[in-house]
Amino acid sequence: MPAPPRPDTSALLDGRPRRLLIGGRWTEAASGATFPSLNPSNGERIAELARADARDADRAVAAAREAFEGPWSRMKPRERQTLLLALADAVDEHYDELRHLESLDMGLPIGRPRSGRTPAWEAEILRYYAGWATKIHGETIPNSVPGSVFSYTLKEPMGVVAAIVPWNRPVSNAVWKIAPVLATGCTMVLKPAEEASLVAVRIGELLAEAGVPDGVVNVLTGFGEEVGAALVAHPGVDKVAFTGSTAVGQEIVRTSAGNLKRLSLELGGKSPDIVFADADLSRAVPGAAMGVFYNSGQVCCAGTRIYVERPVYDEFVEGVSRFAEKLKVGDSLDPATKIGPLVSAEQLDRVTAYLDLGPKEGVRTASGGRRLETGELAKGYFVQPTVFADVQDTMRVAREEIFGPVACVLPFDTPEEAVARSNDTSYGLAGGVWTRDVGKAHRMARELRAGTVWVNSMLLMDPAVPFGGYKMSGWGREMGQHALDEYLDVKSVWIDTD
Ligand code: TXE
Repeated sequence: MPAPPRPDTSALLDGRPRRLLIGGRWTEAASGATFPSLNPSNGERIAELARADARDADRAVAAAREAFEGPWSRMKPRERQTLLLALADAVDEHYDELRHLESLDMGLPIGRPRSGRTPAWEAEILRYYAGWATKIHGETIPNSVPGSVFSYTLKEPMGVVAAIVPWNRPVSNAVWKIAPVLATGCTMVLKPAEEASLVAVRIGELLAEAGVPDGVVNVLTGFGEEVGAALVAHPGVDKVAFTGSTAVGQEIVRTSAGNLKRLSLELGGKSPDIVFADADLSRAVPGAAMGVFYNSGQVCCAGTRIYVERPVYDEFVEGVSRFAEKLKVGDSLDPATKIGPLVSAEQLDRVTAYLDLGPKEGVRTASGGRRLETGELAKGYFVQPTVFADVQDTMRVAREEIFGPVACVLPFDTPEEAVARSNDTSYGLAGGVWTRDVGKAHRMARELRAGTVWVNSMLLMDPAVPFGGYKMSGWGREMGQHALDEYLDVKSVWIDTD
């Protein structure tokens, strides 16, 4: 297949350090410091980014506050709707470029499907929330107070949001936060992950194109422990919307206690995927496999613990292993690539440590199991899609989030056992079930302790459908109507009309 034309990203990758977006102006970090962004396919530097610190957090929070208390707060819902629609159009128009940056900076294969959707799925998220902008309202509530007293509620934006996001889906990570912020009338400081910030910088440029007023969305590139932690501790921030590791989520709960910020947390997972013997294996095998291997396993809701009913266990392990072996691993900009690199050398170290640990714990490596370092691949952060069979629930590879393309396959005998073992985890982000029995599907959906359950599918998402975790996978919900509540306060108003 011929390579698709490369979108023009030259302006962003012209070698000049990219700056911070504060109050509508592009500015250097207060310290003047920068840091490199690397291409995970070959370790080469692709851009230099401003390295924000606490002083930049102060400036950005002040700009967001000024915007929040200024004309933005008087803007009518329909005007915010128009801005969201304009931003959606800008994302659509520049989608090839955004996808290209995502591949270059983070390693998502350029040939990945567009979720079968045109226009861009992230543009659809913005349009979905554009719809909500004019439908946010309180209630009139009858009360039993003596006399003639009228009571109603108002839904009001929480204020200044610090949105701290990871690197695994740069366009989605940014848009999932920007869309409900604009719909509800909050303002924000967006802090992308240091591993992959270019998309957020480009979206910062598109904001002006769409006419989003200065200061409503500010973008600070930099490190978590520096500018991220400064935002979380900042008394001028009303709410932190975080996506990332459970460990940092816990740290954010502690650090944000100063002014009791509102928090929403979308954290890690170790999601179960249960394959019953009555399932259509011709769908379950590729479905469960891509439920782990998609994006090199760097997906919070990946179905990494695959429980398979014993009569089809061997057939399933064999099928998933052959599937894994056929996946082409390679440079993220090669259109034939199915599995790109891991995002960073650090992530490579983490994942290869688990690849070494599995056999030491007693798993059988049915497929893969190694770093790929022949020829050109040696320069990048590539590992083989890996299938560990005969895994025990107590093993670390079965309990800890690996965040790499590693499937653990475990046999089970009864539905009750599958549920109990699936739920025996501190996480609760998602779960999968493969069966032709509709009653069993509903029972499993009810009994799995997780924020999302997919039946005969994996990883489906839609802007209208909420997403978030039970237990240590997080607080709150993104997407759908529920996400709006994460950015709104409720005010009760009493009026004595006598
Ligand atoms: O995440 P971090 P990392 C999991 C996954 C992965 C592991 C480590 O298991 O292997 O986390 O990835 C910012 N105060 N997930 O290290 O550190 C940081 O700059 C404020 C699951 O990349 O949680 C980045 O912007 N902010 C996950 C963001 O937090 C801080 C996606 C996420 O970084 C901070 C990514 C601090 N003290 C990783 N420390 C998911 N749920 O999808 C870091 N940050």
